[in-house]
Amino acid sequence: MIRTHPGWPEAAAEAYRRAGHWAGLTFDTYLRNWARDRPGRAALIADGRRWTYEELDTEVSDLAAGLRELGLSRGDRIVLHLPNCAEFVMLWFALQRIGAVPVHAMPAHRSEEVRHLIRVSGAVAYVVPVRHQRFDYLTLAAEMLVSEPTLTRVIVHGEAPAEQGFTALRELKGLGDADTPPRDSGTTASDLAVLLLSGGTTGTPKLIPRTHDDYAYNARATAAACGADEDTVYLAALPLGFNFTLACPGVLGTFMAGGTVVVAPDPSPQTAFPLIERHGVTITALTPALLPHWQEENRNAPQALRGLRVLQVGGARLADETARALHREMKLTVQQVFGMAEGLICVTRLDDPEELICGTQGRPVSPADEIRIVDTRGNDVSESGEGELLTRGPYTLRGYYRAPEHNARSFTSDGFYATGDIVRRLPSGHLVVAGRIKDQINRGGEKIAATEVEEHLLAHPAINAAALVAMPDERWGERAVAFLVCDPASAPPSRRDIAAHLRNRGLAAYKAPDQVLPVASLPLTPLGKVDKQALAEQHIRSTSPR
Ligand code: OOB
Repeated sequence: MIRTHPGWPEAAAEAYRRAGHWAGLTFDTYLRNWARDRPGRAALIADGRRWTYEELDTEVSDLAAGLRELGLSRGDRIVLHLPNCAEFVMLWFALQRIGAVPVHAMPAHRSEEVRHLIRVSGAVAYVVPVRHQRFDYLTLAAEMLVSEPTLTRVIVHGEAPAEQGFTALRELKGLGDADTPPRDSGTTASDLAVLLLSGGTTGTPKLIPRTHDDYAYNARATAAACGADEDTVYLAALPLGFNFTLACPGVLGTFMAGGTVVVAPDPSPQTAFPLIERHGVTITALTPALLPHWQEENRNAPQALRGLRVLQVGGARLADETARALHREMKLTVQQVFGMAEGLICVTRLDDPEELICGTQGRPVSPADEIRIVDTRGNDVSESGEGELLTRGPYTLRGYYRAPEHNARSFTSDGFYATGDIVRRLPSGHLVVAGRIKDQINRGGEKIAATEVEEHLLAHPAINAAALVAMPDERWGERAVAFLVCDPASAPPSRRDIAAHLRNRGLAAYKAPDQVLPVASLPLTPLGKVDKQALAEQHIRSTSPR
């Protein structure tokens, strides 16, 4: 059998087991245990409905029986492309029950991203809503069924077309015989539990293999670090497919602690505040770009957030000033979260002094997380010096899925993952994120791989060369600026032309540049690479008032 990715060496795995980090339980076993130990407690609230742990378990059994009836089984990969709803959570656990592996797509993803996910994972099924935010997912799914040979099933949340290959989620529940005792899929805790999409720095985003052992520990350790217990009510406001929302502590960590998860269809304060008030939400997670809306709404209607104890903020750098204002303005504890789908999660602790909560991005959640900070030659920097963050640990991957060449570049020979983030470390162990060396734009927490977009820009007939560069932005933290060398014979394309071009090529809308600047040529570094720093500096000089 060809290995899809490198795992942990046996000695490390043994140490993680001995320390109790890896508990040896699959997500399906967890769910069965919760349903047995706390059947009547509220597990999930979504779309105005409520399920206890026992009811959730029953729903999951029904769905799992239907999935088996469809021919899905252990080890199969299934692309999950649902917006925030109860069915996301139920289907996620139903896939765990049959030993299949969800592959997370983000709601904003379009044909280009979905095709890539299906191809790399070899997915056999694809789960979609009918429509969401005015986008027609059925047409996309039909296209995938035709073009992707591995894909044989589309499962639809809503009305499914009466065509070959489509099944409605609702029908799935009646398909199998849920009364026969659920079969054990034979899955073990070291098997793959989920494939997450990396933020990416390359032309083709990479898939991150997470095992039951490591992902469950991720959820437990983050739950402990934010004091989650059975009184915790977590609001899932960011997309459920985001690692932050699913497992930091998110849905899975809240379940581990015995709490209740409330699902919000979107993260706007108009949607979230009434849910927080009605269901007594105690903790939620946001990206910095969403904060201004929440702060404004909170000034108008401060009673809504009375019960909120912890506000996690992460995914992109939170400015120290904003953190302080937030801390003062809202009567709750801010928890900064610096995490990555690849593994390592750092958080400020609830009892940290204000200067650490507001001035750092936290410290690792596990005592077994190993951190190195290195210079450009890979040597450790002096204490408190700045450098690239390397990490290794019980829930950080040892290699991407089916990406041997990329793995050779992203990991040291002894298994440290090179994050591409520039950090420094305080004596307390807290990290401050100071920048990034990876070729990526972090637009309000959404990651854009510059090379992926540049490749699509070059396919435009009027563009001869392109560089996508991150520039500071008031609203998003960073915005994407496309510097374009255009064909002198034709008019340079506008921002809207470029957005349409990328949309036609099937790219998610958030990857379209915020600004397009025609230039005569792109400056090069001595090594012949595009000098993005020079481009950014030139642009800042040319636009700043004298
Ligand atoms: C989270 O995960 P990803 O995989 O979308 O992005 C990871 C990257 C990090 O390498 C870093 O560049 C950036 O996002 N990042 C931050 C940050 N949190 C993430 N940069 C500065 N400050 C922060 N607080 O973004 C993610 C996953 C789990 C929990 C939280 C965030």
